[in-house]
Amino acid sequence: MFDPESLKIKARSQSRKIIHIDMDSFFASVEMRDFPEYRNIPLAVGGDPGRRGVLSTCNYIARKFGVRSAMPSAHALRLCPDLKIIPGRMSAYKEASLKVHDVLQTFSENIEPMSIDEAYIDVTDSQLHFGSATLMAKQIRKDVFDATALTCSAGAAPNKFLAKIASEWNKPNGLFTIPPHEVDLFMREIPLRKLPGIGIKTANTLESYGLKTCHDIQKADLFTMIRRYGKWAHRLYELSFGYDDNPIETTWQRKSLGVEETFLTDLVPDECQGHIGDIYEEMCARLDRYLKREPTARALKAFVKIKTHDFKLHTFERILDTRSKTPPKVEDYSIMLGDLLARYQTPVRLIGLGVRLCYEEGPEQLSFSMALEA
Ligand code: TTP
Ligand code: MG
Repeated sequence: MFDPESLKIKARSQSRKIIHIDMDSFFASVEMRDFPEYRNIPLAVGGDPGRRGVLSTCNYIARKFGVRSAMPSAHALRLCPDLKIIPGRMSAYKEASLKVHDVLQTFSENIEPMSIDEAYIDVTDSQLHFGSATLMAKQIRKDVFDATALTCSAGAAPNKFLAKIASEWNKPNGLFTIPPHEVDLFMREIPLRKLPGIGIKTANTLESYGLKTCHDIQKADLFTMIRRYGKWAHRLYELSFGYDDNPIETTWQRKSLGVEETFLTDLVPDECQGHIGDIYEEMCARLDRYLKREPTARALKAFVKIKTHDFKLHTFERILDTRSKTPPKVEDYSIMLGDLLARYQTPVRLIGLGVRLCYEEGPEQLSFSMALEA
């Protein structure tokens, strides 16, 4: 099972054809399309820097200055003083996203939408373009542009995680294919942090053992790997050879629902309880709307999260006595928040309240609008 030669053969024998599509600087591109004055300037969609907003995204001109998604707007302006930051128009992005989805559906029904601008498509059984995933990806990019006047990047590969790496390879406005017979060679240079499930912390730990790229794992000593990582070694080993058999998931269900608020200035712990009333009401309203749309959904757990002034996120959750169609009581959230505050006793920049959900019946077919609202 851990023999490199047989894994190489297994990786090279993968026969599925998966395409990953990801729109380029999506929100910013929609704005540049609709407002020509934004086309040649550094542009970001995001919150007001004076209100401690963060960026949703920015165009590629702004990226040259180091500006990135999720960056505080104030910081982005320090990097790029000419950056134009505009509020978003969610309805325009959803409209474009639905058009992209319509295009994808002409290629296959096996679509897994990942976010508003990203999806996997399994075209293994498609006879279009002589069954060539590369030619289908090329056609998808053209059709997406014809339908939306927006560019996307595409990756074609024999599994999902390779297709995702491939779509980033020539981004923006690019296409890249990883053919099955090249996967293990292709993976050699890929840093381990690009593998699914490997975050910064794990990547740092692996690096401290001298393991930085997939090639380092490909040639690592198997017994040491198993001793250190146990069962996980197997998965790591497969991924670093480019093997993965995760299927396209065409069903989707929301797993949690919450509302959070970032404060203009950090709150001292004593002030926090006074702010949860509004957050709670908004959360109840959203939960109510969701439960009307998804009658089999139930609240299973209540959670509270706080982001402290050092940007660390802390969450506390509690299982509810009964699976319920009504939200937990505000008093329960108040107690949980009190516990969190007592534990950290430090200024707070964000409070969130929410519920983890479960479903009484099996998953329902994905409605694309549900994925958009995630
Ligand atoms: P991404 O595909 O991650 O980013 P992008 O499309 O803007 O840029 P790229 O060319 O690198 O793909 O996200 C898609 C959209 O989702 C993005 O346009 C805005 C939104 N978004 C947020 O609102 N907050 C975030 O932190 C991120 C990463 C994205
Ligand atoms: Mg994108």
